[in-house]
Amino acid sequence: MVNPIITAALTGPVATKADNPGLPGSVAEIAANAKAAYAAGAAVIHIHLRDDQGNMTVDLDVARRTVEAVRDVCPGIVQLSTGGLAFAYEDRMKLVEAKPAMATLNPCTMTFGAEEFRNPPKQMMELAARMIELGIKPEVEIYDTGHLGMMMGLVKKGLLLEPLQVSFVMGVKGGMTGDPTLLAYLVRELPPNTSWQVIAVARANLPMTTIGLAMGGNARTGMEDTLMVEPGKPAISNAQLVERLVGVARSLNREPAAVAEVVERLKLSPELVG
Ligand code: KMH
Ligand code: ZN
Repeated sequence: MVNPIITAALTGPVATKADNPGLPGSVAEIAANAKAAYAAGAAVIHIHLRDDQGNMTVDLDVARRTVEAVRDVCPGIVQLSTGGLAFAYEDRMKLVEAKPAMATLNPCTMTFGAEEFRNPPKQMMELAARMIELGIKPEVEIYDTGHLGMMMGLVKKGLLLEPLQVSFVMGVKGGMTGDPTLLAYLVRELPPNTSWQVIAVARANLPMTTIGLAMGGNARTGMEDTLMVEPGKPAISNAQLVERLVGVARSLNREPAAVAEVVERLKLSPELVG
């Protein structure tokens, strides 16, 4: 088995400091959390933006400042989210102009808890094409089995280049549940040489990321995915969650992949890596 790529998802599109005071709430706090998560073993830093008042934002200037701030404090690979529930797709897609090494690509629209997660096919394909132009590696987020077919359609159209980097997102209300049999099916359907990970939210976080690691996948954690380190006990930091996941990987005899290895395996553009 290759070394697992550990991703730290520092903040998400829903929770705020009111839900857990350990969540980063400014560009500087995101950078500090990235540095600590990198030191704990994360090679990739997945980011939803916060402005300096702590608000969720898709402001391109904040995106540029965030990419730079993280690159200044650690070598972790910046992966900007183009997701989010509160913003228009047109505003979300322009975030790739901040030129992170990676960015998310969500192939399908869906219900997301009490919200709607809009990813209209035409603009989603424009975003995929723009990522190719800019040399940005998409992280394709699969929330349900049908999303996989959509992803393979993008490969056929030349809008996604191999090696693919895929996340199976489990536990979102409106998407698939954290069920190992679903994961086994999805992994079997992937093209050879695909790099994949489990993103599992809330209660599914620890068991499903552990199962993904045991199956040879990569894994993600962080306060976007879970605010709790165990039932009833809030996580104190992103680094704490990364340390725990790295401990799980090591107990399975899997050493987290270093940044240089991730750049090589995912064929990232070296000039976009800090
Ligand atoms: N919280 C994620 C599961 C993205 O980052 O592109 C949904 C999301 C996607 O925000
Ligand atoms: Zn996200």
